[in-house]
Amino acid sequence: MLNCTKSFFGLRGCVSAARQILIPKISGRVFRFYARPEILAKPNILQTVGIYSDTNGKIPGWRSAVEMIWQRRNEEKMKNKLEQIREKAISQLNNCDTADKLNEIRVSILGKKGELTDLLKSMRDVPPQERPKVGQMVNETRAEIEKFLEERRTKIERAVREAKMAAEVIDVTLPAKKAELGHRHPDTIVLEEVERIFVGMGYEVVEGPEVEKDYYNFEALNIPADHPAKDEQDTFYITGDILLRTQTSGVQVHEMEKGKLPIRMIAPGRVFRSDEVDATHSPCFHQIEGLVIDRHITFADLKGTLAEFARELFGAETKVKFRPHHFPFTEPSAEMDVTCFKCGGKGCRFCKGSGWIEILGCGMVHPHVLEMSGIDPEEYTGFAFGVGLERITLLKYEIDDMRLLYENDIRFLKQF
Ligand code: 2NL
Repeated sequence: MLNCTKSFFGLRGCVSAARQILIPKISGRVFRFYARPEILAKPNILQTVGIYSDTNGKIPGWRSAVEMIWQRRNEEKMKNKLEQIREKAISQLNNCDTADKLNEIRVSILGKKGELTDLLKSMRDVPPQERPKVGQMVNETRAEIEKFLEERRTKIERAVREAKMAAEVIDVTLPAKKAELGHRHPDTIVLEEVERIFVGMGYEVVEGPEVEKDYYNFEALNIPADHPAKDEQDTFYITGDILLRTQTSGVQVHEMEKGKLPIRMIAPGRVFRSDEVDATHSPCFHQIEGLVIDRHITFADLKGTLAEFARELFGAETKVKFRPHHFPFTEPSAEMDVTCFKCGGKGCRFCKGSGWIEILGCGMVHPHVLEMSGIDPEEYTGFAFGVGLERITLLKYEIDDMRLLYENDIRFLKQF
C-alpha cells in the first residue's frame, strides 16, 4: 500500500507499508531509505524530500536523514513564526501614525518582553547544531523589522514637522506684541531724587563694599567691641572680623582716611542686619548716609542742609524739628522730624496724631571719629546723617508694608 503526499519542493514521494520512502526523481535517480514508523506516521513527512537537495545526491543513512528531517521541520516552524511576527509588525507599522504608537509597537516586538525577544529566548530549546542557522534567521527578521521601524519613524517625523509648519502660518498683518517694559522701583525713584538734591548742593555720591571689615563698620565709628550699640545690631559675620555691613558709614571712613578735605558726600547702599521680615523690617535694606567735613562746619550747617533736603523731598511747606538723641559716632546727636505732609502738621492717622514724622538721625561727627581717621578735630569739624531709604519711600508713597517693596510685582511697581 502506497501513501502519496505532496512534498515540500513539489516533488512527489511515496511512503510504502514497508517503511520505505521512495523518491521518484531527484537528479534523474530514484532514492530510497528507511525511517522509523513514528516519523513516517507524520502526514507531512514527505517534506523530507527537500533534504535531498542538501545531500548532493548522496543517500543519507536513516539516522542522519531523520535528524535532517527534524532540523528542517524546526527551521520551518521557526520560519513560519518569524514570518508571522514580521507580517504582524509590518501591518501594525503601516497603520501607525504617531511616535508613541510606534514606540509601543517597537517594545511589543523588540522590547525585553517582545515577541521576537521571546523567540530568541526559545533558542535554548534548539539543538546546538541548528542554532547558527536559526539565529541567523531571527537576526535577519530583526534587521528587517528595525529597518521598517526606522522608515516609519522618518515618515511620522516628517508628517509631524509638516503639520506643525502648516499650523504655524505667520499672519504678518497681526499687530506686533508689545515688548513688556519694566518699571523703575520706587526705592530707585526716591534714591535718584535724594541724589539729585545733594548733588545739587555740591555733594559727591560714593559707593563702597557691602562686605566690610569689623573695624570700618564699628571700631572706626566709635563703637568698640564691648559697646552696647554693637549688640543692638544683629550682624551677619563672615569671619571673626569680616561682616556684611550694617550701615554705609564704612564708605565714609574710607573717604576720610584718604586725607582729601573738604568732604561733601553721600553714601547710598545696601546694608544687612539679622532681622526678621515684617511690615517695617527686612534683613537687607538701603541706607543713605551723608558726611560733610570742612573748617568751621557747625550744627547750623547741619540744620540748614537737612531742612533744605526735607523741603525739596516733601514739599516747600515742610518744617523740620530736631530732637536730641544719642549716636556713638556723633556729638551732639539728634533725630530730625518733618511736619506730616498728609495733614500739614495738624495731626492725623498717618502721623499718629502728633503732626510730626521721624525721618533721619544726624549729628556733629565725634572728634574721636575724626581723629581715628587721621583728621585733626581742632582744625576740622563736620556733620553726618543717616536715613533709611525704604522708610522715606514708604512715607512718600504712603505704602503701609515694606514687604511690597521686595516682591517686585510689576502691578505694584507700575503705580509709582
Ligand atoms: C540713623 C542714624 C546716622 C551717621 C549716621 C556717620 C558717619 C560717619 C561719622 C559719623 Cl563716618 N556719623 N553717620 C551719623 C548720625 C546718624 O544714622 O538712624 N540712620 C538710619
